Amino acid sequence: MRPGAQAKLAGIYPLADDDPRWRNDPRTVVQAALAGGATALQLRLKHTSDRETLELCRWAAEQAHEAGALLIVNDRFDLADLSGADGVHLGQEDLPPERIPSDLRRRLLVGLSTHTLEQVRESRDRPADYIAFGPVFETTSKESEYSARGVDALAQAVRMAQRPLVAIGGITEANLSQVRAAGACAAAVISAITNAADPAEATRRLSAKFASPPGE
Ligand code: TZP
Ligand code: MG
Repeated sequence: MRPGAQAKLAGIYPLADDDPRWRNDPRTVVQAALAGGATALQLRLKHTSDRETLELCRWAAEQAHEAGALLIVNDRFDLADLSGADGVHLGQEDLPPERIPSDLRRRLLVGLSTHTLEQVRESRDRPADYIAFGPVFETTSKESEYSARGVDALAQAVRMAQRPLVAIGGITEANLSQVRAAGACAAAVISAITNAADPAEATRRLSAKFASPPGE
């Protein structure tokens, strides 16, 4: 992991997702997230060819770096490497973080998704720099076998993870203070930004809310 990378993960962590149902496409979301002050963002491309994904990752990494932010690529550490991105985010069914070549591991911030407290416990022995836990709330952004985990489970996950924990799933301005109160270092957000009429303003508002003292 590059020095200083972990600190940039804190706050609102927008995911630029290529599902065609979103109002805003990934390039729009990348630009808006950076304009809105995000210091880390993820490209989550499930409907784009590898070739186009590589181009998009390269472009997004440049945009992110110009803004002093991190670009994290979903699923693919090979494309994260080739594109000059800062990190990779892996799910339980993806290539395991243990298989990232050691020279690449030194450069990349590695995130690992978890959906149960058992997975959080297991993740302590796995080579991940941060753990994502969710869905915390009901979400329509991902077909998942897991129901909403709730904020009590999130707080337990935070205590158990022994590393920064990113909350994900159904996070909006309305429930963000609960996410923060549970101790998550960051809130990963898809629909509240990708579907916003003004995604830069949505990022700004969410970030301001995350930064404000709990209870406000
Ligand atoms: N992993 C768990 S929930 C989720 C992912 C990728 C989707 C979160 O999207 P939204 O729209 O912020 O609920
Ligand atoms: Mg994945």
